[in-house]
Amino acid sequence: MIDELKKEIEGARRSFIHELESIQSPEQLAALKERCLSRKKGVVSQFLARLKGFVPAEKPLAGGAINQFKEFVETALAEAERTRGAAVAAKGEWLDPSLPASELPVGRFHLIADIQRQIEDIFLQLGYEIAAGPEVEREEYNFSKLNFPEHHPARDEQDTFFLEGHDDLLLRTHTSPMQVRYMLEHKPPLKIISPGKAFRKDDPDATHSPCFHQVEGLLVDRGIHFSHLKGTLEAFCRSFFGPDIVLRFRPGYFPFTEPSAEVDISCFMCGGDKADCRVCKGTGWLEILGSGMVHPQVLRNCGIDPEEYSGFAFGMGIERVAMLKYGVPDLRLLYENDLRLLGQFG
Ligand code: 2NM
Repeated sequence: MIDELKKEIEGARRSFIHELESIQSPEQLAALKERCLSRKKGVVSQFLARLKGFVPAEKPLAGGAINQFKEFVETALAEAERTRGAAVAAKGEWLDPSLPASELPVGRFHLIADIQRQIEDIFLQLGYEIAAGPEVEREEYNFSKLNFPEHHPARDEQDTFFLEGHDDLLLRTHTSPMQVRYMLEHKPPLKIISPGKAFRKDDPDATHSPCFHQVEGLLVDRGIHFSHLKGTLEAFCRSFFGPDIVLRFRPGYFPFTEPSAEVDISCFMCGGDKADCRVCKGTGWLEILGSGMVHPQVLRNCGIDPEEYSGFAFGMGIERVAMLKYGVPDLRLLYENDLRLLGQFG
């Protein structure tokens, strides 16, 4: 007798699930609930009414099976009422599962992260490795090994964040110290870029921030000369800004390169044809990179013999590139965490 009851309960459970799945409206859901749980004629009540026909020994088993079924039905109905929207149901509407989901806000990269990735991708294609390193650096790697003279103004605490109580530790002022680290740990040929944050004591304005981002590149091998630098930067700029970009090299100065060059690109917006171009201000050129041949003393400081090897290096500011490429008028917009920035630019 108990087996027969169990079989019937299982049958009732299956048809309940089947009915629940084919529910089309709040009324149908309420009707199903009534059929199952109504005190007088509900399916559960009918099972319970049969309890008195069981011998005492079987009553607990039978009662347990019925109760289990009752709880299953109650839980499933409550869940259906919840997921299909009690509020919606109350208004007489019903869920239409064929409707497309309401649009969720989709995240995206911040402009700085986005530009950094674009730059990284181009150099990865050129066979460079990415070498990222610490933002807290040793003075030795940030300045000394890079050939900054002992009394160079950048070493002053006016310009650089030193760590309190550790005057040999500072927030790196460029990402070059990572390249020092890499040279100390690897033998040429070397081909790396070092992206990341750098820090200088600048008052914030439209073009300055005490924390900014850089990508620097370094290549060291036998027989490397200035033409390799020119060809590499040209390939990068054409890939990043457009195939018709022309480069202009002007003499520059950095302690860690000799000779050094500032690199301008022809204006990607107007090509130099518009006197009132808002990107190049009518000059036709945009200052984009610093570069040069790695100073022999820097190579020596980093355990590389300058008689055997030579190399080139370059660096660019990501904020500046992002502002030019996306037309962001003020650098501070990049740091205000206003999400509208991501929609408006980029
Ligand atoms: C620049 C401009 C020119 C540079 C030099 C080095 C190193 F470590 F090899 F000496 N790394 N990066 C470099 C050279 C950076 O940024 C405007």
